[in-house]
Amino acid sequence: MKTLLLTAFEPFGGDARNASLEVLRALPDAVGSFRLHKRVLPVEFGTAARMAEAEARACDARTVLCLGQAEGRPSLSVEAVGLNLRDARIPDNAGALPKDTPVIPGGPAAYFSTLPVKALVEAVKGASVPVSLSYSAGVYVCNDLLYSLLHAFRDTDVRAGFIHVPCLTTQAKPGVPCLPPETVVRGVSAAIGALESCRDALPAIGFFD
Ligand code: PCA
Repeated sequence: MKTLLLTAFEPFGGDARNASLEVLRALPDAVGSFRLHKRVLPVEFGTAARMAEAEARACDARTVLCLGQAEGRPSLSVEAVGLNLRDARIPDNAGALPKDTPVIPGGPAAYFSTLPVKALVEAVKGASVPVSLSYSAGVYVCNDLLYSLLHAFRDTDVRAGFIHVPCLTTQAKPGVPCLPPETVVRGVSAAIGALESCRDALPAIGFFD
């Protein structure tokens, strides 16, 4: 079986739960021909990315899919782009509040996800789960993780990408758009299923090939 590193985040911003973590826990340990190597990451600039990169190398994953919660978004968001920018609105879980600083000083302004984002969107839609292609993963820790992984694994055969998930009905957040956990789990499973059928070798499946 091939190994897929699947990450989610701890709760942050005063919340007791994080939808991405609940979804990670609810997913099985294998989807199709992928063994899911699951890891929970701290909501900390730099640290989350370092841990994910080390984990991907340690388990020899060629595919890395990161999950995070996007409160307020009504559907799954397959992220197309990581930006070289940190601009936090609230402190991370270590108290860091970076403003207008790069993720990687001297790095390019952005990287495209090296997952086939449009195929993932279609697969999630095919599972009747609300989804959209997103061109902004924000400027907080999720974007930090995505950009850092894409930088670390540039010019390698390791593909990386990110899906933001909405809040869950079980989180009981009045006025916040949310989906039932089983719907989100079904959507993420469908996305992983779509990764199976895409080609293994990079050059990356991007927008221009
Ligand atoms: N969402 C945050 C960080 C952790 C998470 O689950 C974000 O979108 O940056």
